[in-house]
Amino acid sequence: MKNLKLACQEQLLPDGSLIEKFQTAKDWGFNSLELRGQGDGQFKRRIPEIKEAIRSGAVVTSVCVEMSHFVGDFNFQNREDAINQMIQQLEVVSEIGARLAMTPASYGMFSKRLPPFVPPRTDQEDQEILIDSFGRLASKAESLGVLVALEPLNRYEDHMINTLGQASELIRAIGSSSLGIAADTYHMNIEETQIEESLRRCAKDLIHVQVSDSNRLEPGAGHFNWKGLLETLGEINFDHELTFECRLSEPAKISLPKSTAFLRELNG
Ligand code: LER
Repeated sequence: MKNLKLACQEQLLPDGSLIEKFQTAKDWGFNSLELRGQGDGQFKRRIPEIKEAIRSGAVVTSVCVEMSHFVGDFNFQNREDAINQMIQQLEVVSEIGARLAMTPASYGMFSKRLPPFVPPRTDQEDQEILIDSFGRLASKAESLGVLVALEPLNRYEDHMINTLGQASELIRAIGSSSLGIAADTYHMNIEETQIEESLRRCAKDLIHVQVSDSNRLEPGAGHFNWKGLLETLGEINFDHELTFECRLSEPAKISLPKSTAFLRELNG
């Protein structure tokens, strides 16, 4: 990649104020922070704290949803709540001058690979629900001038959108340029037939990348092909952050600087 930018999810950093977290992240080789967007209006209540950190120099690029239910939920009330919480997150993203909020279709709700194997909704019904939910989020994002990113998860975590190709199909069905893909190396490593090829094929929808190794640890602690990823992202001119969403193999102060240095060195 021409200009490798790295972002760190806030919960990976030692406790402290947001500006302290940003300063630590910077010392450890990151350029910006990704926030975690909790439900029940909690994320919106953080606006003063976030704005204060930004005034003091923190760079916040994105927000990753952290809720117990998601916009593709089987339950109507949960689904509506998830959509409303995501809309609030998009409003915060716009207010703090960040770029995007991201969410999977669902997370931990159902897997077709685990018993009872058959979900309570048909594929057609899933598709209709997702077109409605992501369509509403995309319209809101469009009116606010921000982006919403759909994250494909592996088959054990979501039964609807597992691959970049499936996400691209949904984006085409909705037809909004405010909706794109958040690709996550851990999920791609399980689901994509050929990661580099999928990235090239879905390049025009790719707006966000999250990174963790094959074992969900920090980049460099597993057997993921990082060189291939960096080269392909460079080739398709992806020029946004690679965002760390991972567990850590060693204490943060050791594993995170080691991992950012590993990626920067590999990128050349
Ligand atoms: C879950 O595996 C994940 O990758 C999260 O980003 C879901 O919100």
